[in-house]
Amino acid sequence: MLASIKSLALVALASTVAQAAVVTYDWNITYVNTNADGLFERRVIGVNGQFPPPAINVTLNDTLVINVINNLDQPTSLHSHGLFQTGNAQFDGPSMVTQCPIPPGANFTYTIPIEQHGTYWIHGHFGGQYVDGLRAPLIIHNLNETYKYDEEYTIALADWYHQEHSVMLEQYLSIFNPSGAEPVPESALINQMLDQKFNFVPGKTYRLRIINMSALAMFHFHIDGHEIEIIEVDGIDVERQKVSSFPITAAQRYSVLVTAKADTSMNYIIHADMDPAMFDVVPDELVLNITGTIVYNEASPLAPEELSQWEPFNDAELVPVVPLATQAPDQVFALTAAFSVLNDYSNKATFNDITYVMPKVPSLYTALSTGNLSSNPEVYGKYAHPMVLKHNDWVEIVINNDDPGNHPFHLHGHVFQIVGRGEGKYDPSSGPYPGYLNTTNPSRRDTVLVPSEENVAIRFQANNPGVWLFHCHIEWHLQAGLATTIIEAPEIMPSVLKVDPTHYEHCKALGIPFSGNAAGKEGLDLAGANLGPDPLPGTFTGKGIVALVFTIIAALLGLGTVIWYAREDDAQIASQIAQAKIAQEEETH
Ligand SMILES: *[C@@H]1O[C@H](CO)[C@@H](O)[C@H](O)[C@H]1NC(C)=O
Ligand SMILES: *[C@@H]1O[C@H](CO)[C@@H](O)[C@H](O)[C@H]1NC(C)=O
Ligand SMILES: *[C@@H]1O[C@H](CO)[C@@H](O)[C@H](O)[C@H]1NC(C)=O
Ligand SMILES: *[C@@H]1O[C@H](CO)[C@@H](O)[C@H](O)[C@H]1NC(C)=O
Ligand SMILES: *[C@@H]1O[C@H](CO)[C@@H](O)[C@H](O)[C@H]1NC(C)=O
Ligand SMILES: *[C@@H]1O[C@H](CO)[C@@H](O)[C@H](O)[C@H]1NC(C)=O
Ligand SMILES: *[C@@H]1O[C@H](CO)[C@@H](O)[C@H](O)[C@H]1NC(C)=O
Ligand SMILES: *[C@@H]1O[C@H](CO)[C@@H](O)[C@H](O)[C@H]1NC(C)=O
Ligand SMILES: *[C@@H]1O[C@H](CO)[C@@H](O)[C@H](O)[C@H]1NC(C)=O
Ligand SMILES: [Cu+2]
Repeated sequence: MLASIKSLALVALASTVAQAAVVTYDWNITYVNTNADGLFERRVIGVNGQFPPPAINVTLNDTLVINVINNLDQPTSLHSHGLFQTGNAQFDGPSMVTQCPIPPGANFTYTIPIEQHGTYWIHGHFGGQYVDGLRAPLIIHNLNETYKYDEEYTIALADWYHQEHSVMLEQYLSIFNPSGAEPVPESALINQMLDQKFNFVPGKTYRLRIINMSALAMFHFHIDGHEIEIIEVDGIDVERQKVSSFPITAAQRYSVLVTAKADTSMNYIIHADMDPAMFDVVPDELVLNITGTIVYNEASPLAPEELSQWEPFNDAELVPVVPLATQAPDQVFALTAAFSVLNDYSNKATFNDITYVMPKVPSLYTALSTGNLSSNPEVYGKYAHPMVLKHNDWVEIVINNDDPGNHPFHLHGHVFQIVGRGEGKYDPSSGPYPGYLNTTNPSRRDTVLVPSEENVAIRFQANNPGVWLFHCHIEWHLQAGLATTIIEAPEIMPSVLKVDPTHYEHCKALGIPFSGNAAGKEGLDLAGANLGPDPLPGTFTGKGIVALVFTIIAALLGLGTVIWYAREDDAQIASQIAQAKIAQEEETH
C-alpha cells in the first residue's frame, strides 16, 4: 500500500504571498469497523465514515474551523494538542475543563486562529476516545519555513488495542488491579495502518514529521542507512542536531530532515521500536519493533536491517532557533506524581496526594462566573487541583516523579522551557532547586518525559489567560487522575475570553451546570461537589498496601487465603478472585 498521506510540494507554496484563509473541515464522528492491524476487526472511532481520521493541514495565520457532528452514542470533544489558543480557551477541548462535552447527536464548531507552525495533532478529549482511534495529525505549514526541504511525510506512531478503551479502563481502575498494571497494547501502527511505505527520490531532502499518538507505548525511532537531523520539537524550530535514533514519548513530536540516497538500488526500513520498559508484561505475541519502508524502487531489495543502540538523548539540549531567555520565577510550584491504592481501594494517580476528579461545572465556566472569587483556588474544587497564576508572572513547576514508571507531562495552552533536571525528589522547603541547566535559551516544548525517580523543572510565562490542563499524557494515567488545572490570570479572564452562548446549550442538554463554583453553587458553598478518594491513612505504602488490599479483598470475598503481591501476576490473580466470587454467587443462588 502506498502512503495515503500525500507528499507536499512546498516549492509551490513558498512563492505565494501570505494569504490567511479560513480552512474548514467537517468532522462527522462515527463508529467504523476496521481491522487496522490485520489481526483483529473491531469497532473504532472514525471520521466521515473513514478510518483513520483525515490529517488536518493548515498554514500559519489561517483560521481552522472544524464542524463536529457527534454521531456517537456518547459525548465527545476535540483537543488540538500543542496549540496556544490565545484568547480562545473555550475551544481547547478537554471535557469539563474548558467545555461541556458535545452530547450525542449534537454539533459543535471549533474556530481556531492559527498562531503557530509545526507538527501537532488533534484528538478526542472525552474519556479515552483517542485510544479507540479518534486522533489525527494536525500539520501547520509556514510560508517561510526555517529549513528548506523538497517534500514531507507525516509518520504518526500509535499503539493499538483490540478491546475498547472503556472496557480496559474499567479493568485498569478496578480494585482487582491494585498495582495499577496498564493495559498492554496488542500492536502498534504507523499512520494507523500496517506496512506504511514512503517513496523517496534520489537527491531530494525530506522532512519527516514524527508524532507519537500512543496511549502508553514509548518508541525509539531510527532509519536504516540514513542520517537524520532533528529540526523541530513540539512546534519549536531548533538548531539542526544529527542523531542516529531518538526516543519519542506519547504526545511528543519531532521533525527530522533526511537526505535521500543518490541511487535507487535498495529500499530501507524505518524502525519504531516500542520500549518494553513501559509495559508491566510483554506478551509473547506482541511485536515491539514495528517498521515502515522507504521505497526508492519497488523492484529493489531491502537493505540489511540494522539494530539501533537506542543512544542516550537529551531533549533539554535542543536549542530553539528563536531564542527566549528564561526569567526568575515569580511563582514556584512543586508537584509530586505518585500512584497508590486510595481509600476506594483502587489504584489511582496523585499529584501531591490529590487525584484529579472532574468538577460539576467546567473550570473555565467557573472562572468566568465567580467574580472576584475566581482567584481563590477553593471555587474550583479541591479535586480539580487548581493552581492559580497571576497574569504575566513567570511560573516554575518542579515535577517530581515518585513512581517506578516514566511519565510524559503535557501542559495545554503553552510551550514551556525545560530549565532543570535532577535525580530524586526536590522539596522546595529544603532550599533552592539544585538542578538548573543552562538558562540562556532553554529547550522549549509542550510535553516532557520525567523518568522514574527524577525531577524536571519547567518554566513559562502566564501570558495566556485561560484554564489549561496539566497532565500525564499516558491516557490510562490521566484517567487515573494524574492531572492538575492551571487557572491562568482569572482576574482578567472575563474581559478577554468570551464563550459562545450555544456552548451552554450543550451543558443544558446534558444537565451540566455552567456557572458558579465546582459544585454549581454560589460563593464558597461547595456542598455537593465531586469528591475524590483520598490516600489511605497510616504508614502503608506501595507494595505493603497492595498486599493489605488483597488481604482485605480476599477477606471480603470469604476466601481463606492470603494472596501475595505479584505485579506480573495480579491480573491473573484478580481474575481468579473474580471467578471465585462469581462461582460463590452462583452456588448461593
Ligand atoms: C502572520 O500574521 C502576523 C500578524 O498579523 C504577521 O506579522 C505575519 O507576517 C504573518 N505571517 C505570515 C506567514 O503570513
Ligand atoms: C454522519 O455519518 C453517519 C454515519 O455514516 C450518517 O448516517 C450521517 O448521515 C452523517 N451525517 C452527516 C450530517 O453527514
Ligand atoms: C496541505 O495544504 C496545502 C495547501 O495549504 C496543499 O498544497 C497540500 O497538498 C495539503 N497537503 C495534504 C497532505 O493535504
Ligand atoms: C448538525 O450539522 C448537520 C450538517 O450541517 C446538520 O445536517 C444537522 O441538522 C445539525 N444537527 C444539529 C442537531 O444541529
Ligand atoms: C524568512 O525567515 C528568515 C529567517 O528564518 C528571515 O531572515 C527572512 O527575512 C524571512 N523572509 C520573509 C519573506 O519573511
Ligand atoms: C510513544 O510514547 C510512549 C509513551 O511515552 C512510549 O512508550 C513510546 O515508545 C513512544 N513511541 C515512540 C516511537 O517513541
Ligand atoms: C527491537 O529493536 C531493538 C533495537 O534495535 C533490539 O535491541 C531488539 O532486540 C529488537 N527486538 C526484537 C524482538 O526484535
Ligand atoms: C467581591 O465582589 C462582591 C460582589 O461583587 C463584593 O461585594 C465584594 O466587596 C468584593 N470583594 C472584594 C474583596 O473585592
Ligand atoms: C548556554 O547555551 C547557549 C546557547 O543556547 C550558549 O551560547 C552558551 O554558551 C551556554 N552557556 C553555558 C555556560 O554553557
Ligand atoms: Cu503517566
